[in-house]
Amino acid sequence: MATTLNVGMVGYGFMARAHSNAWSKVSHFFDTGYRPVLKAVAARNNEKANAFAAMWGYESVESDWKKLIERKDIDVIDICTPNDSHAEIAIAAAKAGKMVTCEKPLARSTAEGLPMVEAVEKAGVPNMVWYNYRRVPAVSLIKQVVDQGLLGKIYHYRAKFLQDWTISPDVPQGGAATWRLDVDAAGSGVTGDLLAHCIDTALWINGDIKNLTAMTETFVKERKNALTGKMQKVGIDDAAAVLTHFSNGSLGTFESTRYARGHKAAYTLEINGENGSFAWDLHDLNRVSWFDHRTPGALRGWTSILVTDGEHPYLGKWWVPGLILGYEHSFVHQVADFLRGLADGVPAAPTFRDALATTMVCDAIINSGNSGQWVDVEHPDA
Ligand code: SOE
Repeated sequence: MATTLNVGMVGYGFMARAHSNAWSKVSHFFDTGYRPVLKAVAARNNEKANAFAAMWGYESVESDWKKLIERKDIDVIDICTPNDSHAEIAIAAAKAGKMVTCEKPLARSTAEGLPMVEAVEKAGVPNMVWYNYRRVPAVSLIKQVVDQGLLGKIYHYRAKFLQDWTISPDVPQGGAATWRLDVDAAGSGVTGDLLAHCIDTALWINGDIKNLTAMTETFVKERKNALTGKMQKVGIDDAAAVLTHFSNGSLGTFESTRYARGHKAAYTLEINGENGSFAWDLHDLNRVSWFDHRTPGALRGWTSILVTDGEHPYLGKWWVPGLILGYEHSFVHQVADFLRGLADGVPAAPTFRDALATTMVCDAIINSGNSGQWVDVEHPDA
């Protein structure tokens, strides 16, 4: 019999939907020894919280996340609120002995993230940050093959995450829909929101970043505040271009923007080693392109691998070989790993401490963008 794990969700937005879908699907496909139950959702807006609870099957609603944390029947607090409330909720949840999962980025800054790491570690509660793209099977496959050493020495890692939804100066900042444009709520712009995904995957596959230099830009300098209606200076980075040195000697190039007209969520990555290369594109997420230099000359070339076989990461648990997966499955895989981690006593990555490393890189990007200097990247102590 699987152990019940009661989920207390904080928030009702887009990410709360992605997470709720994952919690509710996981035990139908992955046998982890745990069965999550959508127990309660907390949000200030009662009407929206009730509608969300009805849509997803949450058993009850709280108007204050503090009440959710006080409840004895909640095992895990899942934080899907804007970035400025992650720390307060996570620290309170950890002190109450709850497991905590938090939407990315961990926090608005390293200074804010460090006490979160300390709180979950002091309380000894399982914790995880939702960097979901690691769990796209094709990306997990790249990680497996790089770990096996098949690429040999790594020379380059490059990634981009491009969008175009903030080009109009009429898009406001602040408020429920556009808090990502408000520096107080978000901490940073594309760096913490989009580039953080690229950095998380890069650190996971290619190891630590030593130092970096970044160019950041804010194209629209003033936007209306959605709550006050007043024009207000924009404090976020609209675009970032970054050069890095990895500790393994390879060079990294990263780019992120919300001003790449025509692109909605164009996350691409490539890694080049002495024996081969991998390239992946979110818009064709079930495929990975692979170049193997050891193949005899006349047959050597880029191969497109359809990552839909039973032996590929996570695939054996879904349908029959050849059938494809999508964005939402990456979240299901993340929950499956979290639950397996509980069963095995091996924490699923990225833990809060792992995710602090990404926040440290993001801080270095913002600092370098402001100063125009190369910046050494801090690393969380083990
Ligand atoms: C921003 O538009 C956003 O929703 C990010 O916040 C998510 O993390 C990313 O996966 C998709 O884009």
